[in-house]
Amino acid sequence: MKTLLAAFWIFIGALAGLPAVADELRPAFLLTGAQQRDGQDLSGQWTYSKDLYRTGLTDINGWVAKSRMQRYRDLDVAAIEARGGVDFFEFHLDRGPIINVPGAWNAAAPELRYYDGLIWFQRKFNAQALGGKRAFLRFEAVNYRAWVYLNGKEIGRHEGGFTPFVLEVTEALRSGQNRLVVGVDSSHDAQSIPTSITDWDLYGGITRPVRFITTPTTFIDDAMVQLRPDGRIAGEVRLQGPHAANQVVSVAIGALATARATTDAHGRARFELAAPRGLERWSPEKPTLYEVRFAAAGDAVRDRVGFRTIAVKGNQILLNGKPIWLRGISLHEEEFGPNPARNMTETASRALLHEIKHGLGANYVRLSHYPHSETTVRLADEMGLLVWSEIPVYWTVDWDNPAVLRKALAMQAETIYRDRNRASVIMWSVGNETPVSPSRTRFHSAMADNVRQLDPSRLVSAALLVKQDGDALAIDDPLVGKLDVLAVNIYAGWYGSDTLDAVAKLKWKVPADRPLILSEFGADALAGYRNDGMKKFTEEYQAEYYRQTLAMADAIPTLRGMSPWILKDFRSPRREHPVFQNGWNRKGIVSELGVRKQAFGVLADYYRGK
Ligand code: GCB
Repeated sequence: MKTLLAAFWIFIGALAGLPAVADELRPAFLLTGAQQRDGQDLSGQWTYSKDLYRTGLTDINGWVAKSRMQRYRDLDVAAIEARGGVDFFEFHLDRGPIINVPGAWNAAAPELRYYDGLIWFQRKFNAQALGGKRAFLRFEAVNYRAWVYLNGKEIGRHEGGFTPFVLEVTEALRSGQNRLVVGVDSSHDAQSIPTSITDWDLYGGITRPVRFITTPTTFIDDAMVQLRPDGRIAGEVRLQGPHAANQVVSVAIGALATARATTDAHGRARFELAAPRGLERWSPEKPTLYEVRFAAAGDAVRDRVGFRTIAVKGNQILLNGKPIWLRGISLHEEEFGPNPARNMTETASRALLHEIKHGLGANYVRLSHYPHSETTVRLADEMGLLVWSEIPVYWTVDWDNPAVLRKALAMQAETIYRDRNRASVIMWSVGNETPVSPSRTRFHSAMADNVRQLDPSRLVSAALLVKQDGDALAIDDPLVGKLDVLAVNIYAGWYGSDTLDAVAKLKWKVPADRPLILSEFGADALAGYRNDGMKKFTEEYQAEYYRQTLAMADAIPTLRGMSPWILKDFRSPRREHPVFQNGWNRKGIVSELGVRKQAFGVLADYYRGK
């Protein structure tokens, strides 16, 4: 019923263009500026207990007497065991194996490499009496489903492996020691997003940081500011708490400007001001960020924000009013090294983005196929890289299922609320390579409408499939009407029995009045496999594939950028050629260890000439 109601409101909202729809998707808490708030980083050593048969979540007809398998109970198992008697347990999280959080479990122990299911994690932490304050837990990402318990009480659940969620724990918290237990289920199915078949490793676990946070009773939950296309600065602040209404909010943009506004009955204040003289526009060449301070009701948060505009005019993409060509590359969230585990520390993210910006000479990165870590997006702001952001509506999804659409809309909303202060993010993509059908197009259209309501300031795109008829290539997809930028993935010259001669002959038939980007093209090469003729998987073949594809791209008059597939080799359980792949997709232009292949030089040379 709840789902039906949600679908109803989304539908009504889509008709009327009401901001209320976007509000309906707003997570209960956002806790903007969470990293700087009072509290504790709960990174570090946790213990865990595997639960392949999911007994910790069930109590089958009372068989599991006294819930001897339910790890989330607030029990001192050691003390109960020491007392003797009839109680016994088939878990003991206090004595469980140790795992580092954040990080996927797949790289933590050999037996977990291919574990796909439920694992319980525990971490104890101390807290002081709240003395009238409120307390929250903020998870930056748990892949894929989470059940969160504090001191034996369920405090919330979340689905979706790449977006943050915040749970209030004011009532469940104890002064002194607290027992936090999180059940994490990595399994995907036909109704999950993504489904169980992708071309990347579905790393499981608490993959990004967890923070315990305290706030005043009334606090700033959300604070947004941006440069609008009309050159004015506009923003919004939301308070939560008993005194959220009728509060004066003040905003300071560096030392350049200030604004004030008063919250309405819902704790919301909108403000607007002329862009101050001397405001430098953010760009990849000069990624100027200003410290913005929001204050209200005795609470204050800061953010570092860049100001820029992004628009499409005819077949051009305009950054700060000027045409821009997106020299990009695609990126999966995997650090360099032989055993990546999606542990995106600042050092790891910086190394990847540095190679993109300074090694390749790029100004743009496609963060595929899901929202990357907050650290990475913030570094893109700081280092000057434009970002394509996407959620994993990928290949196939249960298009006709309203509950799945609802999940996609919520995931998109969580991403937008997280990143809407990031100048680097210029484009929200609503899908990747989804075969055209009426129900799929309806699904994506609802997503595109939703994105425009949540954030009208950025561009909307999707990585589409290209239609090939002989040597003719076209985009035959009704979704194009919903997009600002057309984007296509193309693998001519790689898959099937294609040879490189085929690439040069291709002729594009694309709309003359729309900007086009190549969201993907690529070929596998095993680093170091050379001098074996022009065989597939050699570095020479991949390099020549890049030369040919780039020459073909130059003949597309409306081409405004590209993000070839992909910066580095990444793990994919689909790729099991025992000589060349061994569980890795080898389309990286650098190896998993960071060694550049020949194609890297070809692309870097091309970008130098752009
Ligand atoms: C694609 C997918 C990407 C794959 C890639 C490939 O079109 O979008 O996720 O990894 O092709 O390597 O085939």
